[in-house]
Amino acid sequence: MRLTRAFLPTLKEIPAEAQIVSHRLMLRAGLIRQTSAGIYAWLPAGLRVLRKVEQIVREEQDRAGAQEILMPTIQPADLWQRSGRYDDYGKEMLRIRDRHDREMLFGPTNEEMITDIFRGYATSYRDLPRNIYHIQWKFRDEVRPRFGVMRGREFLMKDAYSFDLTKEGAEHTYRQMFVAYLRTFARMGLKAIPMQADTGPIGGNLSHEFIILAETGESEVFLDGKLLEHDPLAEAPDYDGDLTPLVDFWTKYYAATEEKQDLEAWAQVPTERKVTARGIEVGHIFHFGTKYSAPMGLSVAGPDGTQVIPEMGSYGIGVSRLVAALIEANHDENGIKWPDAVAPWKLSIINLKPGDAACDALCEKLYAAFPGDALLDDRPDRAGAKFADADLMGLPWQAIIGPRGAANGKVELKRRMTGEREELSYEDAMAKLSA
Ligand code: P5A
Repeated sequence: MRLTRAFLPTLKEIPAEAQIVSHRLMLRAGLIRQTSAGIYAWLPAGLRVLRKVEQIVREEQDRAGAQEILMPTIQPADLWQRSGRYDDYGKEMLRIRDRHDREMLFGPTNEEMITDIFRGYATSYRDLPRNIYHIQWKFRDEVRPRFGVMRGREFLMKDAYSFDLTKEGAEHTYRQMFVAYLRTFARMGLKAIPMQADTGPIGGNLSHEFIILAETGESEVFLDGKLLEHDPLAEAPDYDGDLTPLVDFWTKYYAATEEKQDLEAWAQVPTERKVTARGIEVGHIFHFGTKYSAPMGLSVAGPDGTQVIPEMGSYGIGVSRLVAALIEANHDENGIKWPDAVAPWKLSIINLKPGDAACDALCEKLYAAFPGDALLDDRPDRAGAKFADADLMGLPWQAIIGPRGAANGKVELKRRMTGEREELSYEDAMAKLSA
């Protein structure tokens, strides 16, 4: 993408309503635009990050054996009347009437809908276990939408739903998702810590929140520093095998949010390992047994012919929230520092003198070498403004090409994450960028 053609509306002024750094940077770098309170349009750079995050989530769900579908955003109210949640959900649910005066709603989550779909398919224990997910927009009419896409009203969620014959089976599925989540966040360069959680309106008795540490997090968290030492990508899980040893590591050390803080257990953590920090919830998983399957009439014939009510769980990831969380975890005073795995483009090419034949030629050559993955700053602006915009946009690499270097075939390469820079020949720069 050439900046002279791109739709990348960066802002010079910091919008007053944006209180946290990710919200400010998402507006300034032209990733999103607010269209109403808590509702955002995704612009090209933001959408590319959203899609990359979504794809990592998808790959790890697939790897763990979940299967993707796509359910609608609009749901009929009667599904929720059958589960008993229609009244409980209160004002957070956006209720709609169609032209026939039928009650509908914009889905805040899909437990009811998937249970109903699955009921029309599953008849026997051979139809279990199944784990089904989709990545779809949700609407929750939050009282105080704030912090941009961090707490929006319309937001993108990955939600998976599992059906098992037995409680033991459901716990195995829960561990599959637990491990898949650790891998998902680690692939984005995030350290997410699972913490025991309350189940709230989703229900059930077993639940973990996945929390990344960031100064601007909404809740205070307490954890054993041992948990920060472990890399979930270091082991390749066998999703069909016993995942208990993998999960045990994460549950044997102390980690809790403010609400769940247990002062006695906290006192047992060695002082030098005590970490108090703030956190952002990027995922939440639940085992809730037959809370939806029973009232909604889902049952299958068991191996001995008697009817069995499947054990269920649901597993959420805040896909759009993750984009903001990634910025909270990766930025400096000049802008975003995208981790490679989720960057909207790999490389900013900064032409310091458009119109200079050597500069133009070297820039074009480099630009052509990264089709679809480079931004070329070919604007006639001054160098300072270009450097500032490149740092703000936060692509992992910057190739700075000026008349003096270009005359000798030299490129200055800067790594945004570390600030390291070196002057290299075109070939060496290519080797570094392709490594
Ligand atoms: C799990 C999947 C559920 O809804 N039902 C289906 C369960 N869980 S949850 O914790 O309520 O939400 C899952 C994740 O969605 C993100 N999230 C939000 N992101 C942006 N704005 C919001 N208003 C919002 N609400 C929830 C969080 O990351 C949460 O962990």
